Amino acid sequence: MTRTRVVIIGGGPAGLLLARQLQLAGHESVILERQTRDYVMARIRAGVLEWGTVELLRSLGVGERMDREGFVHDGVGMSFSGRQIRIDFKALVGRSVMVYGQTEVTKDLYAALDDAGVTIVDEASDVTPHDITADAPFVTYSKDGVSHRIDCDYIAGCDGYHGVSRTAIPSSVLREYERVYPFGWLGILSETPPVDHELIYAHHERGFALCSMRHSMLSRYYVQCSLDDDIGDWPDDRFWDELRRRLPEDAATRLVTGPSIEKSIAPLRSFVAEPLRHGRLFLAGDAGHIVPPTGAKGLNLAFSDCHYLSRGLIDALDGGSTTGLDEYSSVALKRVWQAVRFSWWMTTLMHRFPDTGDFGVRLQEAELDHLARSESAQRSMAENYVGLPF
Ligand code: RFL
Ligand code: PHB
Repeated sequence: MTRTRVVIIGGGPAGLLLARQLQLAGHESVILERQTRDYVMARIRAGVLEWGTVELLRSLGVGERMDREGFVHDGVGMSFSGRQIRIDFKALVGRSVMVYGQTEVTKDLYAALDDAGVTIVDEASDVTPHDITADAPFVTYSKDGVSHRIDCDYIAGCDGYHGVSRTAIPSSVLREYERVYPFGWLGILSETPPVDHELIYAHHERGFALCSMRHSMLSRYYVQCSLDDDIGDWPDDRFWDELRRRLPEDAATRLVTGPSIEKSIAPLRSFVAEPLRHGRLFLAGDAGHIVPPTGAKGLNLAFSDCHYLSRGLIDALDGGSTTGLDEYSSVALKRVWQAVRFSWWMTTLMHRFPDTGDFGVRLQEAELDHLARSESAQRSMAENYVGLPF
């Protein structure tokens, strides 16, 4: 039997960031991660960091490589009806975003935690929280066939949408809100120069497309696909043809294609669990909520949750007030719902739904045309995209 202050279930971005925040405040935690380190480090996920996330990572001493290798983007392109407009974040709201992959953020956090000697148990199976409504909760798990128990003051459920933490909250307490979108995103990574120096979100009658990147020789592209599609249905040539058709002509002409080095299909969903706390168990990140990737918000929300949760935990562990913990769920959920709304809005505006029809396409084009003409519409989008304050 071991003891620590906080057991963190899940070594994704939320769990790693929270461990870093606790460690810098002088509080011990243990991370229990189901997968191997190699698996976690290889996952290709988010690419865009809000400015608040950038500043948070810097303040935690894990921003150095991001500042060296990341790319500051002052705007994004939106294409529709054969033309492209630019939403100029810098001019509209005075802030930017950083293009720096989640995989890299994860590596930087692991390196900092390893340096500081924080315990991270990889390949921990059967992780189970116990006595979460009592004063002395504990977590059990198995590693290499041996069972372990860790006693703690608090448990942080940072184990993503498919984790165990949320299921430890009784259904009589937990309320879930969900929308499942009737399509997926097929994403590829290719060692080719990005088609543009900024991201392009493309509306098209054939479906949505997104041109993103990781660096000058690594592109990340997505096309909306059917949920029935299988990776095997999408050889590289078909992907490139489909992407080209959905882009405005000049971008399509510039597009450099090459073999994909990663290809995957992701379903899209909006999901919120309320409350994010039960007793001494707190949910943060995808364990508590999911947004479709269209607004680039998931990773950033995980980090804003950790910002609020770490403050509450540190106050309580320092022997001070528990107000931060008591308010965590309601404060974090306010920001979560803002991001849910924005991601839903962008998803609805940019995708072809089964019932969109010709009328729906015209409405989407009219709204995009309004965005092109109206500075206040652009400012509202920019404000949300660079991230609401936390
Ligand atoms: P994660 O990353 O899912 O990490 C959870 C960790 O918990 C582990 N785990 C367990 N460990 C122990 N016991 C168990 N029973 C466990 N069950 C699970 C898992 O192995 C994992 O290591 O959740 P976290 O930390 O909350 O982080 C959330 C982000 O990963 C997620 O929101 C983003 O990736 C979403 N997202 C994007 N977010 C952005 O902010 N900007 C973007 O541009 C962006 N693009 C994206 C995205 C997600 C995508 N996919 C694949 C869903 C693009 C895509 C395609
Ligand atoms: C990405 O680069 O993977 C990415 C960028 C923007 C999004 C979603 C994903 O909205």
